[in-house]
Amino acid sequence: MLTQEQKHFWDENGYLILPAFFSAEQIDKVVKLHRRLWEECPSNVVVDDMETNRRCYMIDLSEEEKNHRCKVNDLYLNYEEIRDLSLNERLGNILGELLADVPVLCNTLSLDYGTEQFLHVDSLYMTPFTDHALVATWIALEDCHPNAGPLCYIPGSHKIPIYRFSSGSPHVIENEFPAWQEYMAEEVKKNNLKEEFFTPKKGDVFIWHAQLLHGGSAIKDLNLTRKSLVNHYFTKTDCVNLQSKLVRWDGGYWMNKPVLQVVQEKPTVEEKKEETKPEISQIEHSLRTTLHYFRLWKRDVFKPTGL
Ligand SMILES: O=C(O)CCC(=O)C(=O)O
Repeated sequence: MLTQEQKHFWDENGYLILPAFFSAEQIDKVVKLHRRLWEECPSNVVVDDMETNRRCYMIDLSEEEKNHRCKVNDLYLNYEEIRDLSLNERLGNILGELLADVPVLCNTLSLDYGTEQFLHVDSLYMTPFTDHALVATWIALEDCHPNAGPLCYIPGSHKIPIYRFSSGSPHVIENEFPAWQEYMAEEVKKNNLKEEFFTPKKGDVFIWHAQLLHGGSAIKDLNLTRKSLVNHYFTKTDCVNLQSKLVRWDGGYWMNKPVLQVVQEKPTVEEKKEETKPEISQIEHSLRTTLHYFRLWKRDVFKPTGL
């Protein structure tokens, strides 16, 4: 149960820190699983290589790529060790209070290193069916060094009125992204909001609101790990309305969904023949444009300043 003070803090700041929430024994089960998976590299686990931006199955990583900073996606689909932590009963009850609904685990990210991800709000990408009906948790799997690119966040930014793209939804439309950036930058400035950093101890948990601006700060020492498990949760009401497949677990439900799609990168000879120039240039153009905006944003507008 949350105290009145914690509820008030959440309402005002859009995040909560739960120090020493998990024991070393609980955390070590996930650390051990991660280590095992990096040895076994299963064929059904999808990773995002943050250095090359390639998405592939773990089994397809080269020996060199295995040393890159990678996001390992959705291990909760196949591994109980992850569900036991992400949907721990005590944690689920807290998330239930914050969401005023039963939490449904819908995504997990297993990270050994910092992400340096630009500042964003999760509703841009993991848009909840009902506004605000999403929370995320960041579970520290080891002590985080300030030079390892800690999670950064802007307290109070969850109160910025939701930006709606031309579709009427908070879900990002790529070519309207600069307008979103501008809007958020102005709001942050107007409200004099300031960036903070989460440098937890192993077992600490950070919970954030769907609309809280957050990201990964600059990694100052590339040799440092920053092991964490990041989780996103929708509400049971939304998931039932959307007819998602739900499976009961200790502190809520998990969403049974297919693993992320991996788009084959190297076209076969047959596919190559079928490719047409406009299609390629359109994709390239859209990628370049996005990267351009993201780089601009990272550099000029909201660059996490580091510690
Ligand atoms: O852990 C991080 O550096 C950022 C994680 C994040 O921004 C997210 O999962 O939405």
